[in-house]
Amino acid sequence: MSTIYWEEEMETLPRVGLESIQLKRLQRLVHRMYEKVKPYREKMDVAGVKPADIQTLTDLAKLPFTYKDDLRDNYPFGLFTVPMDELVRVHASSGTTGKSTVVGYTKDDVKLWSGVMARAYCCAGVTSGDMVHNAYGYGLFTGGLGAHYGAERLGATVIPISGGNTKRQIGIMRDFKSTVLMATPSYALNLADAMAELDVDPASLSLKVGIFGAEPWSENMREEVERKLNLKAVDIYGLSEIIGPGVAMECLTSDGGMHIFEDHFLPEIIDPETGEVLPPGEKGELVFTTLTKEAFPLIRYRTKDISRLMYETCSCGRTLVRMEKVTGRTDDMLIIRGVNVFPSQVEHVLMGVEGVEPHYQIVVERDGNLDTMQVLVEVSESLFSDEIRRLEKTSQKIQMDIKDYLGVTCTVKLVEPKTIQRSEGKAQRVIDKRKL
Ligand code: DLL
Repeated sequence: MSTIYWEEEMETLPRVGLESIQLKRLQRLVHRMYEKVKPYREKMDVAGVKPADIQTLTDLAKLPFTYKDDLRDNYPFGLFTVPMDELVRVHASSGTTGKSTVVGYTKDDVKLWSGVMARAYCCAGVTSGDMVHNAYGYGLFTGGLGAHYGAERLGATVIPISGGNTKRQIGIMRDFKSTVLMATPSYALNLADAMAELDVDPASLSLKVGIFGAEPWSENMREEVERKLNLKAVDIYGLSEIIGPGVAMECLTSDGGMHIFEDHFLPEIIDPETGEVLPPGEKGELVFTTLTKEAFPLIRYRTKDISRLMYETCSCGRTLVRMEKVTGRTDDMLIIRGVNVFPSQVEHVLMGVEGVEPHYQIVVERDGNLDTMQVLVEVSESLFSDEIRRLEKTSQKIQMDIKDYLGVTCTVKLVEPKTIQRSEGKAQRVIDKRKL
């Protein structure tokens, strides 16, 4: 008989009970960080705050933030709180600029991570009877191993296929009867293209749910992936610094948002400019404190991801707060001639235009003092081979819709199918030549 991984007591705790657990864990954490992590103790001293000052959860706001640069400055292991022989794993994120950031796990951290990932699978209706096709990359990236350990913890069967070898993946999916697809949304589309090329009808496969994350993706993109792969697509959020995938996960209700496993990861939303904590329901930068991690705990880590917290109870029964789909990062916001533009907004417009494929790239350049934005987007085979007039109309429509929705003028270049480079992990949506 198939079983599920449902930590009912913790996941449905009334808020008062949950907050009391969070406070105890927070107080313990702050004492430990003050004692063991010199750079953080120094920050607390500068801010004039002592561990004993944390008496309520709102006192969290007295504590200094931790930034990605703190991790880089203490590269590779300077912020770890346990002796090296207690570590059982390290991961690292590549980081496009400068040194990568390194994260470490004790045996209990790996257990905690597998547990929250198993909860995440449960949110998506995955049971021990499922066959999990894990196309997240294995390696220093946390996606592959995080998804792997969670599935094993649940008792499901994992196919550790990783990214790449795209056509072969389709055969495996068909022959092994994969029921759950784990991948970045952009790689999921890549798999859908391969299916079409091989003339495999997704309805003939056994896929029922896809758990997609590691990069932003719009609601329109969700519809596209669901249609092309014939499955239900749900969102999973996480970041290496906090644990990896499994920080938050969407459930199968249509209430919206991802449940944050907040007995382990305490969220705040702040104004990215001032650092002030914003009232519940407001949009801002997500900040996390890890309440139970051993090797590499973090206090008030600035994720740069933009979201909103929703405290209304969800019809799935979980009382855990939900975070809204991440629509962008404070640092991937493009400022084009003074207008703030997020790639996800461009994606939203593109996915609403007929004949346009979900593969695009935004190229930003500077012409003299003026920023220019060009949107390269693939169109369907039939549209591409149609008369010039239809192509022109499509390109004008995109240009107008972007102007209406975002208030910015851009040029649009429609390109042939398969021109834009496909990703096996996270897609590169923006090429900002101004910074090159
Ligand atoms: O991407 C962990 C992960 C793996 C999450 C697999 C989900 C699935 P990093 O490589 O450290 O970790 O990148 C973290 O990716 O700060 C967000 O900007 C972005 N991100 C992750 N999940 C989502 C999501 C993994 N569901 C960074 N929606 C984060 C939007 C996401 N952005």
